[in-house]
Amino acid sequence: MYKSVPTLTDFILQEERKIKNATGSFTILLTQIENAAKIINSHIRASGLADILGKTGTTNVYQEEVQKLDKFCNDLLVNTLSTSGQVYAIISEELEKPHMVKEYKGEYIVALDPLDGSSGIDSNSVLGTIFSIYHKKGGVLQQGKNQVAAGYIVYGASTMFVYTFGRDVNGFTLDPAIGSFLLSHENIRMPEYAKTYATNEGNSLEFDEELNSYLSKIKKEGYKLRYSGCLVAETHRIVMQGGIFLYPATSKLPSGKLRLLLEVNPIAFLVEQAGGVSYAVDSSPLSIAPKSISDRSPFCFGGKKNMEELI
Ligand code: AHM
Ligand code: MG
Repeated sequence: MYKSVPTLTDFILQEERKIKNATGSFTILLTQIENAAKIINSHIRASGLADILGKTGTTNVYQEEVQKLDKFCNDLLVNTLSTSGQVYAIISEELEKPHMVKEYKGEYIVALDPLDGSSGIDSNSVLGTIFSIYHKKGGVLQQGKNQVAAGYIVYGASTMFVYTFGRDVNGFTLDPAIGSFLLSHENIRMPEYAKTYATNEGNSLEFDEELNSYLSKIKKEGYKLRYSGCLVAETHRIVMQGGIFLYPATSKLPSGKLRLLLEVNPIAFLVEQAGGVSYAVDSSPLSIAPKSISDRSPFCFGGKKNMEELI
């Protein structure tokens, strides 16, 4: 007998129905992110054919070269969210300042990394989008634990939308034939322990001694290194198969590389909902009070047992 599979839209609607006095506003917001993700997916899939590979010739606020696809994804998401009527402000890796949406009285703040892993665009590598949603009442600079929802889209062998409302993590796979994300991974739980680690070990001369001795120890124990340079790809693998991820403070980057609001907090929130553990300097990054939208933070996360050993 045919068993129907919920689409992402069905699922979001069901979740919102469980909330007393829900207005539907959150459903509209997530549906807009879903729609933008489908368009980004279609552009990424066609990027070898269209004139959208390569650099724009400019740099962003973090002095990183902006790729054409970075700009496309940013403009699309900012435009879609600004006109959704649900958003009060948008923070993005490609914007110097928060984009305040003055035309509507939206309730939510959305923080975005529109295209994560963009240094791999020209080599056809896995890419991602990261999003994080807050209520506007706490303002633009809020602790990660205030997130209402967070998630990522991974444009890999298949395209998946993985998110949490602050309880459970669910994954939806895009069926390209019908153009819908279908519930494929319900209530994802991260394995507590696995012998893989992900870090840019090319920086190990800049790591502190303790970290280097930990890395030597796990190598002797037979850990395998898996590193793609795309946080979303790393996260998805670790959420599904376990292991650890580390982007620590280095002597050159004392606050690490990853951006607290745009990368660290959404991933930490999702990882913790999936049963994993995240760690910044001496505790979870979710309790750090950000001082600016461009704050960075050292970041590690992984399965519960892996992280106990690391910490
Ligand atoms: P991006 O969002 O501009 O692509 O940069 C962030 C990426 C992360 O996805 C990844 O974890 C990290 O930068 C890799 O940095 P490195 O090349 O230093 O290993
Ligand atoms: Mg990124």
